[in-house]
Amino acid sequence: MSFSIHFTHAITRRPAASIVRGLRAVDTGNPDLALMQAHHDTYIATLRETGATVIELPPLENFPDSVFVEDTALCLPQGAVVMRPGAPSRLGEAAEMVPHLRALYGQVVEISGAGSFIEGGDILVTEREILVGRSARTNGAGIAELTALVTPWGHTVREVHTPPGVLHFKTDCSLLDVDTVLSTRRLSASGCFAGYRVIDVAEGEEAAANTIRFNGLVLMPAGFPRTRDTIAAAGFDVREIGNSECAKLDGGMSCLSLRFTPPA
Ligand code: CIR
Repeated sequence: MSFSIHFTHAITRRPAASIVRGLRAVDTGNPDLALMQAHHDTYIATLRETGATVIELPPLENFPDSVFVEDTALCLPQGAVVMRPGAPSRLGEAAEMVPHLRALYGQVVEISGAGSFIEGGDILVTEREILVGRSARTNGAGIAELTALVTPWGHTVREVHTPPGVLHFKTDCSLLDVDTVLSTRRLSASGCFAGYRVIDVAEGEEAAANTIRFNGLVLMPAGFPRTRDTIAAAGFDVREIGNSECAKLDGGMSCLSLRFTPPA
């Protein structure tokens, strides 16, 4: 089994009513909570369809962006690493995740330096390495701490760059299988995926790049037909999930879950 695409578990968190105060790069209006919840329900049902156990955590009103659980931790086969989100309003979300990780993992370690910042959205785990994008949320000290924590577990960390103006590294890419990455052209043009097979999203469909490969399925945001057809033609079983409300807050498929297989 490949640890980068096969998972027995996922953790999600229900969106809070405070989601209307969620962070966004450009204000295109507030998300509709009921519609977001409906999309979230479909997302969870799709993860469960693969046979995985999905742990649904309750909403956290004090943290408007807490539905985006991916940014709070990195879950690897050997242990979990608690992140230090670079957005001040999100820093406390990481501590909220700790007890849930401790219930599943023997080893839970934390990024702890006062000047270290790193969010899960900047981390792409492939079968051979962990790519971490420096961004407005993730700095060199955060990447250095992560490297020191996961190197003893046998992982290699490679620092890469997030395109200017893009929230997270993974806003612009995702893993489709152990050798294949879906990417925007502006990111793949940097050469950071040399050695991988790269499928570029269609021109004008950059928001389709954040998908997740979860067991036998690829979950992608609805509304990007040319990219959907390209992924399907490459042989993947694609499911489109409504993402209109999360997109207002720069969120997508990967942000909404932690995906992992806890140690036996
Ligand atoms: C934020 O700005 O932090 C949230 N509104 C969106 C987080 C998206 N998370 C992700 O891409 N992993």
